[in-house]
Amino acid sequence: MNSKRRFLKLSVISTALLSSTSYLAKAFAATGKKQSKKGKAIVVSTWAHGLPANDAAWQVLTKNGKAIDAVEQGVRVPEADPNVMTVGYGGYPDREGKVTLDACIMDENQNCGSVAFLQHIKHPISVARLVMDKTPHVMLVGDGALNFAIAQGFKEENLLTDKADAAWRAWLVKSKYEPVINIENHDTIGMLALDQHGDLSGACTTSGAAFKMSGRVGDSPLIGAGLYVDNDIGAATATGMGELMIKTVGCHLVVEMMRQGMSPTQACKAAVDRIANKLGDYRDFQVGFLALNKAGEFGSYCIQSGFNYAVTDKSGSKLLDANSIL
Ligand code: SD4
Repeated sequence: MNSKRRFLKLSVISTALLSSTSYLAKAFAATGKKQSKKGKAIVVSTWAHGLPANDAAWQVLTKNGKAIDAVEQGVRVPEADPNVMTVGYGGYPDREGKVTLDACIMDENQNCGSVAFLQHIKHPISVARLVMDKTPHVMLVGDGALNFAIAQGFKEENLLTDKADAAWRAWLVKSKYEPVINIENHDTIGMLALDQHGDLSGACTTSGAAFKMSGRVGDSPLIGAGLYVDNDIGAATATGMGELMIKTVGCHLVVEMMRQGMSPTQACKAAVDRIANKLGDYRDFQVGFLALNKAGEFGSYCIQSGFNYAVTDKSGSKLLDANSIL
């Protein structure tokens, strides 16, 4: 082959190669898929009580553990803490003085488990995990969830602490249901983790809105509303007035926005904007979304200022304020 022909052949091959790589890059961008950086572990969670929860999750991640185990271990910390009055043991009761808990968990294979209106069990997230691992179902509620938990060896406990009982009795005086924005600045815990294998998982657990109607279930145990994970794209969780997330299937929306190519922050803002555009009373409530993508990038957005979230990776832990639309 003379040098001119060789040059022509080479340039045809390289043009073909270049156009196929740019085609791949475009296709990749169009699906919003982010490549995971194997080895880059990170955990994010809602509110300041996320800091000790992240520490527990980080213990799992640094030992090369799975994201699903990290998020379960992480959120068990506020579930067991009576001073966190919006999650698990010590949570505010409903109007009847009963502590009723909601939780869900989702792994990298689209498996999920959930419990709602569960009473007397300190760790609803671990019951949700067993619904995922041991039953053909996604969600168990009320007595069914309780009976399943007992059959799995969970202990029935009184979850109403003296402090929560006193708060309920004080509320009974007026018995007026007016949800307070950023209630005491610590709320539902939603946690998202990326493990060293490059897999994503999430967990969300709460005692729900304080002094809610008996039987009320919020967004936190609802896959798509309070939590969603797509291991190709990213994960999202939410805190705040659950009815707004349910009406917009908020966390699924955040993940789908990331699939379209948005950053985690942009996707969270898009979901908050959707709420603001669709729901007339949004100004009266708080909603905060938190998202983590496959590359380990995270972001958040909320309606009212005051929502913060905890981030832990190999550089340490920090608490960050989310931007708000109001
Ligand atoms: C709920 N989203 O039950 C939960 C509660 C919460 O801030 O996060 N409050 O609606």
